[in-house]
Amino acid sequence: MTSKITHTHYRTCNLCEAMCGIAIEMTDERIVAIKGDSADPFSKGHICPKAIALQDVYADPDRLKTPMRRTVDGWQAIGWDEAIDEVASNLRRIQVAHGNNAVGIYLGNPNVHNVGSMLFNASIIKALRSQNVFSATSVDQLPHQFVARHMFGHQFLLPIPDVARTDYFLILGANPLASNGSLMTAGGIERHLKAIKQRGGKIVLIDPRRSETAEIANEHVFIKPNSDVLLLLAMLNTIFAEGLAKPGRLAQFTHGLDGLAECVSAYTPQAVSVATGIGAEVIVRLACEFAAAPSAVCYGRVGLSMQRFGGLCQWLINALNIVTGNLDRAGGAMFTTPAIDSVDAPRAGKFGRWRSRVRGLPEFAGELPVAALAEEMLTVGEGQIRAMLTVAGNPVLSTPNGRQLDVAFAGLEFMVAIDIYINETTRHANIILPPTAGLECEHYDLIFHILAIHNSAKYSLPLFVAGPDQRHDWQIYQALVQALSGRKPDVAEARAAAKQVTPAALLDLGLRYGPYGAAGLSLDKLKAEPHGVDLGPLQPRLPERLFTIDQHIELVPDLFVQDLARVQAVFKPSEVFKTSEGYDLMLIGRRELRSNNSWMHNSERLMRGKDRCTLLMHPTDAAVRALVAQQSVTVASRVGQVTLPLEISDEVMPGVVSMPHGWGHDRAGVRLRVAQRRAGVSINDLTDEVFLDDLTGNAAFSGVPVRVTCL
Ligand SMILES: Nc1nc2c(c(=O)[nH]1)N[C@H]1C(S)=C(S)[C@@H](COP(=O)(O)OP(=O)(O)OC[C@H]3O[C@@H](n4cnc5c(=O)[nH]c(N)nc54)[C@H](O)[C@@H]3O)O[C@H]1N2
Ligand SMILES: Nc1nc2c(c(=O)[nH]1)N[C@H]1C(S)=C(S)[C@@H](COP(=O)(O)OP(=O)(O)OC[C@H]3O[C@@H](n4cnc5c(=O)[nH]c(N)nc54)[C@H](O)[C@@H]3O)O[C@H]1N2
Ligand code: SF4
Ligand SMILES: [Mo]
Repeated sequence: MTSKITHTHYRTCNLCEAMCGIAIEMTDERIVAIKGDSADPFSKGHICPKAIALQDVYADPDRLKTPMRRTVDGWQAIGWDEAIDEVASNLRRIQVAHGNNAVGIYLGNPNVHNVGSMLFNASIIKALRSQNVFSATSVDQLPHQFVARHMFGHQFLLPIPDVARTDYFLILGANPLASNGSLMTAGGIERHLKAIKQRGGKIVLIDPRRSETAEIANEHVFIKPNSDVLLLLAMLNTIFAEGLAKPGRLAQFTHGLDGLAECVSAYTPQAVSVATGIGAEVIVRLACEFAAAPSAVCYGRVGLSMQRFGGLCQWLINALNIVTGNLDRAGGAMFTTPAIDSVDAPRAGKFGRWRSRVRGLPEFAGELPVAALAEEMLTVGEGQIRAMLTVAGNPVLSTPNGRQLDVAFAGLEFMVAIDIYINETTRHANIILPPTAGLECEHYDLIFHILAIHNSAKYSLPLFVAGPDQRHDWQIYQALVQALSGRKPDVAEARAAAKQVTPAALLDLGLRYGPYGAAGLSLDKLKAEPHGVDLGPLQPRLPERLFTIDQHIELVPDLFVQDLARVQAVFKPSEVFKTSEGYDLMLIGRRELRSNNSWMHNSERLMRGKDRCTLLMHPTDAAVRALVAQQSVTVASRVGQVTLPLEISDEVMPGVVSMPHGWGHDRAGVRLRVAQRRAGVSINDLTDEVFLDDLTGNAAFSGVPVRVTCL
C-alpha cells in the first residue's frame, strides 16, 4: 500500500558540495520519498544515494539529542544549562591558569555546510582568543586558498572551471564522478562532462588510478603520486618553448609573465618524464592541445592539494590557465558573482602572524596546520593545549596519524565536542553538545554559491521543527559565548538580541546588500522561490574583482619561486620521489559515492553491498608478493599499520596502492552501531604528520611510503 503524499518539501541537500535540489515527499510528518528536484534551476534533478540518507541521520537512534556527560559509569544525559556552565567554567579555568592558547579549537567539514555555523562560529573563536585554531582546511583545500590569496589578493577568489562552456577540461587529482565535484559546485557534474564530449570537446584526466571519472574521460594518463608539480612545470615549459603563451587581455593586469618563463625553463618534458612516469611526447601533446583549444581549463583537486608540493601545484594550475588566456573567460576558469558576497577585505587571508609552538608552522587566515595538533597537546611546556573544543569534526579519522591524536585527546584535562554522534573523536569528550541535524535546519549555501559553476541562490526552510530541548549549532555558540563572558544577561535583553540576530536576518541583509540586492533579491523573494533562482552563467570579473593592492594578478609571487628550491632539491632525473627505505609502495586515497568522509557509515542503506574499505593493488605488485585477491593484508608505514582485504586491479598503476578514508569505527567507546558492524580501518593510522606541503602546511596524504605483507 502506498501512502498518500500530503505535501512536498523542497530544499538543498547539504551533505556534499554539489548543492543538489531535492524534493521530499511527505505524508503528514513522515518522509515517503526523497527525489531529485527537476525544477531546481541549478541541479536540474540530479541526486545521489546519500541524499536519501538525510532521513537516516534524522531518524538515527544513535544520534544524540541532549547534552551528554562522560562519567566512570558511562554517558549521562544532562540539561543544557548545566552542560553549558560546565563547559564554560572548565574552559575559562584552564585559560586563567595556563593562558588562552591552552584551549584549542578544531572545526570540521560540516561547519561549511551549515549556515548557522558559518554565520556564528567566528564568535566562539573570538571569545576564546586562542591562537590554537585548526580545521579540516589544512587536510584539504588550504593550498587553493593560500595561492588565491597570493595571486589574486583574497583566499576565496578561487577560479572555478566553466564546465558548461569549455572545450578542453584537464583534470588532475580529482574524481568528480565519486565526489560530485569539489571547489566546482555543479549539482550533476556527469551531465556537464558528457556535454563537453557531445559538443566535440575533450576531457583528459591525470591520476595514479583509473577512476570512475577516467571511464568517461576521453583520455586518462597515469602519473606517479606527488609528481604533478613536475608535469605542470613541463607543460608550462612547452608552452613558452613553442611560443604558445597568449594571455590576451590578462596581460594588461598581470605582473610577472617573463618571470614565469624563467622559473619553468629547466623543466623540459624530457627532464621530468621518468619522475612523472609520463612520456615526454605525451606532455608536449597535452600542452599543445591545451593551448590550441578554443577554450580550455585546468583544474586540480585533493589529489593535488594533498601533496608535498600542493601549493606549487595550485599556483602552476592558475598559471597555465593565465598564460593561455583562459582565466576569466567563458570556457576557462572563472570567478562567480554570488548573491551573498563573503569575498570581502576582512576575510582576505593574513599569513604568518604567528607560528605553532612546537614545529613553528605558520598561521594562515587565523588557523594553524592540523598536522601539528597532536604535538601541541602532547608536548609539555608553556602554551601546551590542555583543553579542546571540536565542532563538526572527526580529526581522529580525518587527519594524519590518528592513533597519536587518540593518545593526545585521551590525555587532555577537558574536552567538549559539538556533534551529533559519539564517534572516534567525540568519545574522548567530557561533554558533548548535540545540535540539530540537517533536516531540522534552515539552509543557505554561503560558501558553495561562491564556488559554483553557475550563479544561483536558494534558501531552504527546516523540514522538521526542532524539539524544545534541541539547539541549533549557532544557538549553542551563542550560549557558550554568553557563558564564557561570565556576565548573566538581563532576560529581556537576551530575548530581544536573539530575535534580531538570527541566521535568517543576517541572510536577508547579505542578500539586500549583495550584487542582486538592487534588483530586488531578498530573503522573502527566495522564500517565494523554493526551487531557487537562476542568476545566470559566470561572467568575466577581472580586473575589478581582484583584491591585490594595484588590482593586478601576481603571476610569480616570491614565496612560490623560493619554494621551487624544494622541488630542485629532490629533483634528480630518474630517481626523484623514490619511496623511503623499507617502504616500497606509495599509498593514495580514494572516495566512494556512498561515503561522506567519516560520518555517514551509520546509514544501513549506504552500507549495503560489498566491502568498500579495501586495498587496491596492481596485479604485478601482488604477484611479486605472492598475494591473492580477498586475502587480508597488512599495510605498514612509519607511523602505524592496519589490516584489510586486498583487491587486485590494474586500475592503480604499479607501485601505487589505494584505500579510502573515513573508516576505522572499531575503536572502543564509539556509538555508531551500524558503522561498527563493518568498521573498516583508518588510512590515517598510516598517514604521517611530518609529511607536509612545507609552503602551505597542508597535510601530504598522497604517496605515503608503505609496505604490504600478508598476515
Ligand atoms: N587520508 C585522507 N584523509 C582525509 C581526506 C583524504 O582524502 N584522505 N580528506 C580530507 C577532507 S577533504 C576533509 S574535508 C576531512 C573531513 O574531516 P572532518 O571534518 O574532521 O571529518 P568528518 O568526517 O567530515 O566529520 C564530521 C563530523 O561532523 C558531525 N556533523 C555532521 N553534521 C553536523 C552538524 O550539522 N553540526 C555539527 N556540530 N556536527 C555535525 C559528524 O557527526 C562528524 O562527527 O577529511 C580529510 N581527511
Ligand atoms: N561521495 C563522497 N563525496 C564527497 C566526499 C566524500 O567523502 N564522499 N567528500 C567531499 C569532500 S570533503 C571533498 S574535499 C571532495 C573532494 O573531491 P575530489 O577532489 O574529487 O576527491 P577524490 O574523489 O578523493 O579524488 C582525488 C583523486 O586524486 C587522485 N590522486 C591521489 N594522489 C594523486 C597524485 O599524486 N596526483 C594526481 N594527479 N592524482 C592523485 C586519487 O586517485 C583520486 O582519484 O569530495 C567531496 N565529496
Ligand atoms: S551529490 Fe552531494 S548534494 Fe547532491 S544529493 Fe548527493 S550528497 Fe547531496
Ligand atoms: Mo574536504
